Amino acid sequence: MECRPLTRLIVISNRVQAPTAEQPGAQGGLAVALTAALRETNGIWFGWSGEAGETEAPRFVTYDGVTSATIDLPEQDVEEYYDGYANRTLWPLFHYRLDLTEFERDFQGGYERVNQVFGDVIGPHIRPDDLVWVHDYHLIPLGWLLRRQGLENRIGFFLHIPWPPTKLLTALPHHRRLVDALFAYDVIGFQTREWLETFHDYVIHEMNGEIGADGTITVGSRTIRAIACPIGIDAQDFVVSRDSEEALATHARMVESSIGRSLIVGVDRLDYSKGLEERFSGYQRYLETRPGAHAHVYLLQIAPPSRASVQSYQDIRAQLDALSGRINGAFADIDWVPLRYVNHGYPRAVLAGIYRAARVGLVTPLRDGMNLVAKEYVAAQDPDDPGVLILSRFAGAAAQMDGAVLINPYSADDIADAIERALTMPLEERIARWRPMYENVMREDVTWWRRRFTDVLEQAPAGGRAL
Ligand code: ADQ
Repeated sequence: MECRPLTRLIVISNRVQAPTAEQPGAQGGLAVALTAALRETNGIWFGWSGEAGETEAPRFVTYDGVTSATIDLPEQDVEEYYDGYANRTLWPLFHYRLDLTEFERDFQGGYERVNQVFGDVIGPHIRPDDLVWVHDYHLIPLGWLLRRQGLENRIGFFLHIPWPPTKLLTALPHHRRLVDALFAYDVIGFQTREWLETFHDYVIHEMNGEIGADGTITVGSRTIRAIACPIGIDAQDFVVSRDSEEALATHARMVESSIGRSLIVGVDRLDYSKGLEERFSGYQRYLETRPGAHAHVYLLQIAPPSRASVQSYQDIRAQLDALSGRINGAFADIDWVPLRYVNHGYPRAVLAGIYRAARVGLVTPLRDGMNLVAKEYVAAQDPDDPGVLILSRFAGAAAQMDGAVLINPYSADDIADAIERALTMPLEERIARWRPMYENVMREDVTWWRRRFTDVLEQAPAGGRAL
């Protein structure tokens, strides 16, 4: 039995993912974990509707016991805050892509303006003892803006993406202003110890702050807590999908269409951080150096486009189209296509059936806060005959998944060698590697993550929170 949280939970994120009458299904693991807590506490999930339009009072909709509240944002705000500062400045910078990072004063202005709008619109709906949880890089200044309205609630912040090295972050104009704002929160959460320690580095070297043995961080008169709290998948729901008719039918369809060939699978949003070009090059290296493997393997890469209005996403898409064409042009035979490259999304049950049919899960991000695909792949495997996870050492998930074959995604040779190793790995070794990962994925799931964060937040000392 779940303990009933004592206080009402207010979740704030860029987009609201709570189910609605139009989209009654769960919108992903995060939505499932948070909506359960929102339902129990009569909480509210605030965010942008995804629509361009004049910002007015939030539209409240209660569906299945969960209330969501959304606002529209004017076109210019969407361009500067969302397409601009969030997706063209912070996202690439926090994923170590200084080469793709755009520094535009208008973007920063839009970001601060929209955070202010969020604060103005949401602030009046927060009651004094609500627990407030802000999500991700879109809304870093929001806690500070709420404090400025006099809110003394417990307010937490979780960063879903990596925290960048200090030397990279200092390339951002007004970086100190952004990080200062984080000190308005009581608790900030990172996916891994690595990102937490990188944050510590900034605090020590740029803010003259102190790290306490108990995880507290003090800068000037403010003391907050920063924790590593890895997100997981919605394990229960995933198991239901995995064992569904649809998953079984997909599995059968994949086995049939593989005609005895080993399936290697990749599933990612089409994003340059996911290392798709490097993955294709690694697979190409495998085919070049192992002609005996031709016609015995194929790679299925599923990559639905995202953020298509941003130039760097159009570029990566074009590069992948060209590279996949080159690989198939060079290696395909009359009865074999080495790379099936698909640009759309699939329901979770279908993905589960595909994962289960795949001998190898290939997850090669250049940087990733966590990476839930790695966990889903493990959760989907047959316990008696599990596949092998090949995982980038630069994914947050690598810290928890030591049964994976860890690779350097920048090295085509490393990827090619890992594919060979995975395809020839004896059953006993596959089971020995897979089982502890499976247990971890099931135990430290998204509900575990949510409870862990909110427990720490609820215990944050009261008082002294006003700025
Ligand atoms: P993302 O960068 O979106 O998330 P990830 O963690 O891999 O990355 O989650 C993607 C989700 O989308 C998975 O549940 C996956 O199944 C689903 N998905 C991907 N391709 C799909 C397809 N073709 N069809 C259907 N579903 C698909 C950000 C961070 C991550 C962090 C998460 C959660 O970048 O590092 O793990 O948030 O904190």
